[in-house]
Order: sequence, then C-alpha cells, then structure tokens
Amino acid sequence: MTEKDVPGIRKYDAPAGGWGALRATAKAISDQMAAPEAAITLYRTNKPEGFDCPGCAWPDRHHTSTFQFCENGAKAVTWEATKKRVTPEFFASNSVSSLLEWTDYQLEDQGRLTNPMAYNAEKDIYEAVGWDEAFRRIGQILRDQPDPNMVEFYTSGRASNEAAFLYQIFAREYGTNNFPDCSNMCHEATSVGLPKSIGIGKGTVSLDDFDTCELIIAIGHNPGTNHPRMMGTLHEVARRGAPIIVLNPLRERALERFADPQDALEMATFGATEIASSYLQPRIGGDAAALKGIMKALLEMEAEQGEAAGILDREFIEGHTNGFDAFAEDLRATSWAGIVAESGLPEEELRKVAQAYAKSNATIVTYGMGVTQHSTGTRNVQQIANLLLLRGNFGKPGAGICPLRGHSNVQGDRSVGITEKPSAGMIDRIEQRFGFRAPSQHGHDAVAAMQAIIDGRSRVLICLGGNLGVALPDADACFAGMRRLELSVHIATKLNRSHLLVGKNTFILPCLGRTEQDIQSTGPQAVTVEDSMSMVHASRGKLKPASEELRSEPAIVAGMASATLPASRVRWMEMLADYDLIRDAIEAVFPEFLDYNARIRIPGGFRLPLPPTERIWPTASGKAEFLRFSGVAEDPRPADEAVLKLATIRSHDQYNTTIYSLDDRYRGVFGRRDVVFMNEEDMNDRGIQQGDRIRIRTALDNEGDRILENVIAVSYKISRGSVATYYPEGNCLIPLNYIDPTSGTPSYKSVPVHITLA
Ligand SMILES: Nc1nc2c(c(=O)[nH]1)N[C@H]1C(S)=C(S)[C@@H](COP(=O)(O)OP(=O)(O)OC[C@H]3O[C@@H](n4cnc5c(=O)[nH]c(N)nc54)[C@H](O)[C@@H]3O)O[C@H]1N2
Ligand SMILES: Nc1nc2c(c(=O)[nH]1)N[C@H]1C(S)=C(S)[C@@H](COP(=O)(O)OP(=O)(O)OC[C@H]3O[C@@H](n4cnc5c(=O)[nH]c(N)nc54)[C@H](O)[C@@H]3O)O[C@H]1N2
Ligand SMILES: [Mo]
Repeated sequence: MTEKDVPGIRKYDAPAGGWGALRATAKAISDQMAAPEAAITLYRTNKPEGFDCPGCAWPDRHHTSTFQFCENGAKAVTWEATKKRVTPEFFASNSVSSLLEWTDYQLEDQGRLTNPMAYNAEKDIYEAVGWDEAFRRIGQILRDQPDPNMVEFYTSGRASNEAAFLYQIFAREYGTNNFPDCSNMCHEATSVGLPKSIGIGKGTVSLDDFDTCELIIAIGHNPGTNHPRMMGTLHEVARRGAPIIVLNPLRERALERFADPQDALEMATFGATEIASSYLQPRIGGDAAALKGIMKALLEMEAEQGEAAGILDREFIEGHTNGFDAFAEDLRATSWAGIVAESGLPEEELRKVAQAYAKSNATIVTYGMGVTQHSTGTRNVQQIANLLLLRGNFGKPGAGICPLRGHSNVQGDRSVGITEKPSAGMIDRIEQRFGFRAPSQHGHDAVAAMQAIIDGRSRVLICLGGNLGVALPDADACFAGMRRLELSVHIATKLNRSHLLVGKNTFILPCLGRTEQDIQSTGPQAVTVEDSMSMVHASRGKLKPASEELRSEPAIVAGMASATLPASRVRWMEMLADYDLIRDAIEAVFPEFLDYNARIRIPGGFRLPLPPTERIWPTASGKAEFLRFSGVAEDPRPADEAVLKLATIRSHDQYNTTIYSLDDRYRGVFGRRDVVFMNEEDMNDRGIQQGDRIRIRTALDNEGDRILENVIAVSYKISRGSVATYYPEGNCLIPLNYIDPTSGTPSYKSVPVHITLA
C-alpha cells in the first residue's frame, strides 16, 4: 500500500510526556488564562491546602508534593479557570437553534457560565433569571409531578461528597431512587462485579503497593492521556526493572515509551524510558479469552511441575476462596484453539505471560474502559479478580486490583449514596438521622433513565454536572427524548450540547468549580473527594469565582430542595452554612466516615476501610469467589467474517465530551477528529488506503441504518479485526440497549461494524 500524504496525519515518533507535554501545557495556559493567575492556580493543585485536581482520580502521594506535573491536569484546571465568559448578553445574541449548529468544542470554549438562565421557548433564547425565581419554578414543577419516579437525578463524577450527599438526600426525600450517574457508563462493571468476587466494588491497592510490586499487568487503559499522573508511577516501576505487561489492541505511545517531565536528566538528554516490557495486542473484546488462556497455562504449569512448585498459591486458595474446583474444571475444558481465535493472541505469548506471572510474588492488575465497556464487562472484571486470586494477590504488599476510575470524585459520589439500589442499612440510617423513610424500590441507572425519558415515562431530568445526552449511546434517540422533557435543570460550569436539548422548561444553573473559593455564611468552606485508591481528602478552592452570581453545588441543591419540599425534615440552610455539618450527617449515614471532620484536617486525609486488604471478604460466603466465565466470546459475534469490532475511545486533547483541541498527538493526528484507526491488512482486504473516505455501518440485527460517514481511514498499529474511532462522534453507531446486561454499562468498546469505501 502506498502512503498517501493526508492532511493532519503524520507519524509521531517522540516518547509520550517529555517536551511535547510541556509545550502543550504552556499552550493550554496561554490560551485560557492570564499568566500570573495561572501559575498560582496550578501551584495549588493537589497540595494539602489547595484543591483536588479535577482531571482524574489517580491519587497523590501524601498530597504534599509541589505541583505534580501533568499536562491533562493543567488542561482541566486552565479550562475551568479560563478568563472567557458566557454571559446573558451572549445568550441574548445567540438563539438555541443557532448554538446547536456549533461544535462541542466551540460551545465549551466560550468559557464559564455566569448567571442562572431560563429558556424562553417563544424567543428560542436563554434569559437571565434570579436564583429564587428559578428555584421556585423548579420546585413547583417537581411538586406537580404525578409520581416522583418520573424524575431522574443524574450525577457526573466531579461533584464533591458534600454536594452528592445533599443531592441524594433531596431526591430520596422527594421520593425516588432514580440515580443515573456517569459511573453507569464507566466502572459499573467494577462496582457490580467485584463485590461478588472479593466483597467490595473498589480497587484494593494503594500508591505504596507500586513501590514493591514485582509485576504490573495493564489492561485496556491509556494512562498517557487519561491518567497522566499515573505515568510517573509506571516510569518508576519500569526504572526499577519490574516488568509491565500491557494488553491493548492499540499501540499507545505512553505505554511504549515515556519521558518524565519531572526527570531533569531525561528531559535534558531527550531520553525516555521503555514502559511495557511486553505489549500484547489482543483483538477488541479478546480480553476474557486472553485471561482464560493465561490462567489455563498456569494450571498446566502446576500440573507439570507439581503443587510444591508454588505456581498457584494453594494455601490462599484453600483458606480464602470458594469455587476453585469448578472454575479450574472450566479452564481445563476450554480449548486453546478457542482462546487463540477469540483473543487473537498466540498461545505462546499467553504462556509467557503466565510464566512472568508465576515468577512474581506481588502482582498488580490495572484496568480501564477497555475491560468494562463490553457486553461482558462485569464478567471481564471478575476474570481479573480470578487471575489475582490464583496467586493470592490480595491482602499482601505490592499486590492487588487497580481499576482506573474516571472522574475525580466518581468513587466518592457512590460512597455517599449516589446509587439506584440503596441498601436497607442506608435507608434505616437516613431515617434515624433525618426522620423520613427513603424509598427502597430500585430506581433507574443511566441507560434506564434515558430509555424512560425516550418513552415518556420520565418527564423531568436534573443534572448535577455532565453532558448526559452526548455521553450516552444513540445520540439521535437521546436528543429527541430530552426535547420532550417537561423540565430539565443543568447545574454546570460550562455550556454544552445537553443544555441546548431544551424541553418545555429548561434551566442552566451555574456553579463554582473546584478551583474557586466557596464562602458560606460561616466562612470559607472545604469540600471532600475520594480518589481511586479510597483516600478521602479535603479540597479548597482558591480563585475568585468566575462571576458573583455563581453558587456552590451544595447551595444549589439546598436551594432546589427547600423550594421543592416546604415540609422537609432536613435543615438544608443550616447544613449549607457550615459544611462540617454535612460531613457529620454523612458520617451518621455512612459509618465508615468515622471522625470525618477530624480526619480530613490531617494533610493527605484518610483511607476508607477496604476489608480485602486484610483478607477479610464481605461476600455472602465470607470467602473470595472464583467466578466462571463460560466460553470465550465476549460479545455477540456475527457470523459474517467481514464484520470488524469498533471501540470508541478518547483522544489526547479531550476530557470526555469536552474537546480541548482537535489534536491527538501521540496517535499522530493533528487538527481533525474525523478518523478511524484500522489495521493495514483489514484496509487492504477492503481496498482502502490511508486517507480514503469510508463509511461505518453497525452490524447488529435491525440496526442497519446506524451509519457514520465523512470519516477517513488511518493506518494504525491496531490488532486485526479491530477498529477505533473517537467518542462522542462514534456514539451514533451504538444502540442504547447494547449493554452489559449485568451492570447496564453500554458496550462502547465493541460495536460490530461493516466498513466500506464511501
Ligand atoms: N485527559 C483525560 N483524562 C480522563 C478522561 C478524558 O476524557 N480525558 N476521562 C476520564 C474518565 S471519565 C475515564 S472513565 C477514564 C478513561 O480512561 P481509559 O480507560 O484509559 O479510557 P479510553 O480512552 O476510553 O480507553 C482506554 C483504552 O482501551 C483500549 N481498548 C479498547 N478496546 C479494548 C479491548 O477490547 N481490550 C483492551 N484490553 N483494551 C481495549 C483502547 O485502545 C484505549 O487505549 O479517564 C479519565 N481521565
Ligand atoms: N462512545 C463512548 N461514550 C462514552 C464513553 C466512551 O468511552 N465511549 N465513556 C463514558 C464515560 S467513562 C463517562 S464517565 C461518561 C461521561 O459523561 P459525563 O460525566 O456526563 O460528561 P462530561 O463530558 O464529563 O461532562 C462535562 C460537563 O460537565 C460540566 N462540569 C465540569 N466541571 C463541573 C463541576 O465542577 N461541576 C458541575 N456541576 N459541572 C461541571 C461542564 O458543564 C461540562 O460541559 O461518558 C461515557 N460515554
Ligand atoms: Mo468515566
């Protein structure tokens, strides 16, 4: 195949990180902020007296380091602390219909929202509205609903513990458990799958474990882009010679080579460190098969070498687990031919991973959306737990499971009650504390909520952050559904497309961001967040708010609640005046937050209890469970050989639905997002050359008319039969009900498609 010169597509040979990252950071700052302010803001990020970085949920060691360099953290902070503003004058001169013509990038790039706005349908514009008036009108419509279960309370994972707690108390006193949240599109497979395996739905490692681990297996995540602060950790691990085995259908530069901007020598010499010791490229959706292959090889090694060789940790299996025999039986019955065909990896490679694994006395498996966003996401996660159980890699230093969480407080929101399936204990303790009985009937998750909206079964959507209409699959159906709402309310920092999908009554309520001072009647307030290693710590905004009209998220929730529930048993305004009182209430409802207010005053905060780290298993049986994955196929596999598997992924310059720029530097894409990454042989088979316009059509039954056009093919190091394009552009290809039935997570990473020349 001859390489065509395609605008914006060129090889990027540099390592990830390094000078490219420094340049990108400088550009983010100069584009969005006034310089002196920018430096101070960044300096305050992730310091004990500063604010928590809104970029991702990767922890910081002791929270005492001076500014930890991270390009994407800098982008997230500068994007929020921008000097640009979206004012009532902006809305007066741009109708909602005209704004819908703008790209997602243009919308967010207008800057911070400054005033509460209400949609005027006659004029098709948003008009400024007073806070009290907005609360009054929202409260009236909520009270007029025939059934509280016709209202959806969405949470995006940036909300603080304090905001999320008040929000769930409001919704439950109002009378529903409809809590769609971003976690439903993200790590739900972890939240649902791990409790069955080890008794809790969270990761078990701490940062210190990375100092002593002897092996990391990294599956389906792209830390150079999505968790850049993790790169410092991986860099250290690679430097001390511990192997890092990567399973990812795409070659991701940061997992190949990384230059740590904190490393003066590496920067000065243009050096870099090899990150992956081996890089396996399974087919998209081939992880369960690959994991079964690794585990099968281990069993075979043990059979050959005898139990005394210590290939499996027999003592641990005996003392701490259930279900091993049936599980092992299934592995023995699974054929290598099936494993190789589904995983797309040679038997030899999988055996090598098993050998490395058997050698390591302490292994960490890290994983992300490449594992969870599949029809079998929950079972995939459980296979990772099985792998770790085989060698007792829980409850010992340097070992454990490490799901890479998304939003900076997505885990915390769950810990303080954002769940559509409340436990009986939580309901009882809410009653003891607040004197009302919360509903126990299960509510809607994200997909179920949108389906209810589309069907007209739900008529109100309140959004604590996020961009739900764009984040979910099937944009057309979601957009149409949102336009039929009787009321939608968006608590937000920046304008996005969901705000423009206006219903009968639509409000935008602008809130403070993490970086900004939050002053209530008793003085400045701190909020708290939980990182992906279950560390809870305080975050204090330092900047002057983007507008005097902004209110904190807790203030907005308390305002809506007071206006909706005149006879409320909750002392909203008292708690709002002093967030310590909110934390006292959290502690009363969630006993693991014992001594909450005292412990967040210690720099670095505290860790929530994680029983499996002490080999205590809060499962039904009291033991960790080996859970079988029968067969090897992750997703429904169409008989048609020509079908490819499509993953929708993030570019380097985006934060979920927020697009910072059109570049995806490490993958060699500049100034455009209309690309589809393809394996060269798959291109040849179809007579497609780099730069050719192609057409993607979903290959699911009755889904023939889901088409993405106006995209070009880019030849990429991606496994055979696998293709990838960007999220959210690819969402139109995915049916809303194409989900993991166990967790409800959309299968964003494995859509069967046909690709042809346009
Ligand atoms: N800068 C930045 N940071 C972010 C975000 C952001 O958008 N931008 N988003 C935040 C959020 S909410 C989340 S959830 C995380 C997401 O962080 P990640 O989990 O890293 O997210 P993705 O980019 O969606 O996909 C990750 C990887 O999955 C691989 N993959 C696709 N299909 C498969 C498969 O079948 N098997 C395997 N093994 N791999 C596969 C892709 O090649 C890609 O490298 O990041 C958080 N941090
Ligand atoms: N095809 C495909 N679709 C996906 C994914 C995928 O990999 N592929 N990933 C899924 C995943 S993992 C996730 S988590 C979801 C993300 O779904 P969401 O969390 O709903 O989306 P975001 O794009 O993160 O939301 C961005 C908006 O949040 C608001 N915001 C930012 N900061 C704050 C704040 O401090 N407070 C408030 N109140 N608002 C704020 C801004 O208005 C901004 O426009 O998308 C999912 N969708
Ligand atoms: Mo996420």
